[in-house]
Amino acid sequence: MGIGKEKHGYQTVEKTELKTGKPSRYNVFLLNDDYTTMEFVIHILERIFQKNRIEAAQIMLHVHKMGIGLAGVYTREIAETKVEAVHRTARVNEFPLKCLMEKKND
Ligand code: TYC
Repeated sequence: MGIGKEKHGYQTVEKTELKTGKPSRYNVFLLNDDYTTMEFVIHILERIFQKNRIEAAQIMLHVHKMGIGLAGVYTREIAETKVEAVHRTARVNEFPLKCLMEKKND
């Protein structure tokens, strides 16, 4: 941290050091509901989470049976973008599909 010029009685403090260490990783989960079609969830897993059709169908069935399932693990900004992409695509297609992210214990 560098201490800046005094101005109006306050000190400005700038962060100038580069980040060190590994970025935190986030689990991105899909949630079950009664209305989204199985085919649409598979499509989301293929297009947004880069799963092949077999993996996508397995994850979808897990969510369908258990209520929640892991779609992928990403750094914060990428996880946020995936969650938004799921919600935007679901809304456009009038499905209530929900997705959430949770910081992993690092
Ligand atoms: N339960 C849905 C159905 O029976 C399928 C489904 C699976 C929905 C996974 C959402 O994240 C989900 N049509």
